[in-house]
Order: sequence, then C-alpha cells, then structure tokens
Amino acid sequence: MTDTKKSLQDTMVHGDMTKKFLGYEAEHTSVLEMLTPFQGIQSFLRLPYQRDLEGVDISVYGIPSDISTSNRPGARFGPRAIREQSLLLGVYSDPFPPHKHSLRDNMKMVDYGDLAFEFGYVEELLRVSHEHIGRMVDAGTHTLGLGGDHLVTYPAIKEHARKHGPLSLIHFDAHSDDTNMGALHHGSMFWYACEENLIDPTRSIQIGVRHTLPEHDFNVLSGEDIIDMKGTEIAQRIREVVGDNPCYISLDVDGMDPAFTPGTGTPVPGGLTSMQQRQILWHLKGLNVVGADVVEVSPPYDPTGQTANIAAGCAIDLMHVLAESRKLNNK
Ligand SMILES: [Mn+2]
Repeated sequence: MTDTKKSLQDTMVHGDMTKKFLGYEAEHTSVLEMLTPFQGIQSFLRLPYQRDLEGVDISVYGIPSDISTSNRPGARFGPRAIREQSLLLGVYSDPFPPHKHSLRDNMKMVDYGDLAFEFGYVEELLRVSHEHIGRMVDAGTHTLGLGGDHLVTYPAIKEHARKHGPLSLIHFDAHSDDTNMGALHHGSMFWYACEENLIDPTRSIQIGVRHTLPEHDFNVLSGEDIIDMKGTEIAQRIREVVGDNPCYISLDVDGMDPAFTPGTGTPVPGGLTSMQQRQILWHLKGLNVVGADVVEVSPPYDPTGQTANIAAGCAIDLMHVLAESRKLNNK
C-alpha cells in the first residue's frame, strides 16, 4: 500500500468503506461494486440486473408508466429516479440507518429491471406486468415494485392474490383509489381489486387519505386522524387490522405532505411527514408481507430530486420489511 493510501485510511472516518474504496484495482473492480453514487450503472442498490429467479428471495422491478395518470404526468420517470437515489442512501451507507443489518446478509436480491411494454396501450402494460410479476410469484420471490402511476399495483396484487388468496392491503395515500369511475386507472384500481376479491377491505387499512374516501369497507386512518399520532401508534393500528394475513404494502408518495414529496401527480396538502412514514415502516417488520411498491414519483415536478430521495428511503425500508417476512416464512 502506498503511503498516501495509508495516511488517507488513517485519517478518514468511513473505516471499512474507505478501505474498500481505496482497495479498488482495475482488474478486480466490477461495475456493481462502485460506492460513489454518481458512478456506474443505476440498478436499485446496485443489485445485479438479472431475470434468472432461481433462489432469489426478493426481486425489485420498475414499471415506468404514467399512462393512467388523471392529472400531472411524469411518473414514467419514477423508477429511474428512485434507483439513482437508492445509490446515495443504501449503498454509500450499508446498512441504511436505523437498520442494524445489511440486506445483503443472507438475502439474495436482484433488480429485475423495468418491465418493457409498448407505450400508450394500457392492455399491453397489464399483459406484460402479469407475465413478469407472475414469473416472480411463481418462482416464490417476494417483490418490490417501483412505479409508475398507481395502476401498476393492480397486476401485482392480482398475481400475489392468485397464490395467497385475498390479501390485506396496507395502503398509504392521499386518495382511496377505491372509486368506481367506469374504467380501470390509477384512481379506481382498488375498487376493482375489492370487487374481484383480490383484497379483503375489512382486513385492510388506508392511511393518510384526505381527498377521496373508499367505497368499500376499508379501515381508515384519515389525514385528520393521524395529525397527532406517532408512527409507532399508526403501525400498531395497522398490525391489529391485518394480523397474520398475507399483506401487500402500497406506498403512494402523495400520502405524505407535499411539503416533503411535491414531485407527484395529485398532491394534496396535509398528510404524513417523511419521518412518520419511515417510522411506520420500521414497525411493520414481522408482518407476513409478500409484496410492496412505491408509486407516483413524478420527477419533473420536483427539480430538487427530494421526492425520489424519500421514495428510495421508503423503498429500502420496505426491503427490510420484506426480508424480515422472508426469514419468518423460511423458518
Ligand atoms: Mn394512489
């Protein structure tokens, strides 16, 4: 080791990370090993881009679609923006606080990549989504989706329900997305999911809704209900509702106050703080969660990139929830 490297190692505070960084030699450096967020390929957490699902515990996929957005589009750029921010949060600092263990310990994870479809065709988007998410479910993997407008949750729920039966939905959102408007889109997909018995509303819960209320018999913690609630209290209420039923967590970033997540299609004042949102997720570990997603990040409406940054933080938190569920299922 050169003297320069040694003195840098002695003086910099990052310890093992610095050692690893300074240890990079050309012949041993893979494109997936880079620590610096601005370098290399932007897979989620720099996981390998891979469609082989043999032995995979959790597969991450993106659906870059805003075809069913009712107001401001741009969520098609969400998956790429979340992947980019995941490099700052979960690679530069691994494990990502407050989590104590790296996801990479004993958990095989892949970035399945984006689901490609011909733009402009909702039917084609749904067909492709069913095909790929169906593969993941049949391979026995847990899934994390990166949206995309909220319609992308519908095929994921349908595929997981095909295996597990009616799911408990844990739904963070300013809107119920449970309104019969005569067509399947990002504001109605949970109405269809209830009608088709993919989710059981009585064992499901919506958190943060404050613009539209559900038509089915969901449990609700409205935007007003949560004003004075701690994240731990909200998490406790969620746990009471869903019990040990197989769960799907769908996190629309507009469930948070647009002060935190302005880069979204249909912002509504009020809602969770980003810290409340994350604290709730930390306390959902141990639930039987089979799939999750983070949706409605629209980067063109947030030039600071902060919405995608928060979404990436929540996505990493959800990976920990999925990993914990995976460990319990494997027992
Ligand atoms: Mn939504």
